[in-house]
Amino acid sequence: MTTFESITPLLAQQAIELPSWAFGNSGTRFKVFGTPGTPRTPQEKIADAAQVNKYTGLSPTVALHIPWDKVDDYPALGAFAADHGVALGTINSNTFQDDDYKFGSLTHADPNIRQKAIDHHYECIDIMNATGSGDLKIWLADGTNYPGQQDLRARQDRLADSLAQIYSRIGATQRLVLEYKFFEPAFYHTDVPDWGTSYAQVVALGDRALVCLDTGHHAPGTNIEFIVMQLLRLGKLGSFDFNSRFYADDDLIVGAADPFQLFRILYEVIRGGGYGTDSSVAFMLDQCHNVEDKIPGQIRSVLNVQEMTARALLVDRAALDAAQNAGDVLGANGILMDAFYTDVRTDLAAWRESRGLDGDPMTAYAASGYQAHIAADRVGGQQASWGA
Ligand code: PSV
Ligand code: MN
Repeated sequence: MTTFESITPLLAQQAIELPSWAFGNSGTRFKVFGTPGTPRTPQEKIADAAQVNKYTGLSPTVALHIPWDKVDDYPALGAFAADHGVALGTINSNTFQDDDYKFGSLTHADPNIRQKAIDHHYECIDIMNATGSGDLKIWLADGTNYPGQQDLRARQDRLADSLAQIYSRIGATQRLVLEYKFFEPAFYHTDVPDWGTSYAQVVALGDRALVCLDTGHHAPGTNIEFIVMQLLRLGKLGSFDFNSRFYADDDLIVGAADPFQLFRILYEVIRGGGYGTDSSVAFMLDQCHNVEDKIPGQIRSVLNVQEMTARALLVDRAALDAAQNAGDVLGANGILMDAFYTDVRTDLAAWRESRGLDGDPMTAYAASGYQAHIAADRVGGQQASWGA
């Protein structure tokens, strides 16, 4: 039996990066609802993200999205974050909101537009150098809607060439992570639709190019933990974008739709050496909060990851190994399920208190008055939003 006490040193190593855009307004193509207190500036997004870390101790860094979080002075933004107890993390590029990118960005047939997209990534690397960020995350909206619309092979070749140019600018301690997504906004084909394509592209670049796995970017029924296992086995899992989905790229709270899937993923992460300070696999959230309050939405999310991590760490690996080797099908399955069904919430609350945190971060945040304070304080200006 693995005890809760024995896993706390590993739990203490957990860090989950927050996306700045989770604090802005978001919605669907039908409606984006405004919310009182929504940040108007990158600084206000960072201040909100710091609240999540304050109550959970789980989220010491905030990812930025360029151009949404563009400022004149990045060292000053870093100092602002440090004053709030957090640091700046991954820089996310954006080549999906400019008219020039209607037919693609890094894959575009027009060399001028392709160069514009490459230059945007150079700008992101300059920002990384100013903020001390380690990761450049690339997600592309590139793809087509109709068979025959474009030459699939030529686009893949242009992508490889564009990525090589970007990679050549990445510093010795920096990484490029390439995210995949099987559809949307393009519906017939996406230029980086799956882990295999991302893997093929990053392998051609070099050691500091890795795959980013966004849990929401798979077809229903996909065995995501198998992909996790394979990428760790190949040494190419760079980072996670955590969220959950019911139907498409829903970007809902991680662990909300399928906690068991999250448990299975985290078990393979731990099994494959992708967890803890010894590992370079980065955990990040990539979520939007369309109808729920954003700060508690993020608190709930990191707590969900922590809970499922604890359960995955509780798996009795020695007993599981023995059962697997003995061909004990139901015994092996039972050992995994025993850990999954272990309610760790009371133990986690007591452990938090032993570390000077509130045992119940959701209630502590609600009682803090911060939500009412920002609602009263942040009047006027332009609320941040997906696409602002
Ligand atoms: C779009 O699908 C997306 O959600 C990707 O997952 C990116 O990581 C994110 O936007 C930020 O660009
Ligand atoms: Mn993502």
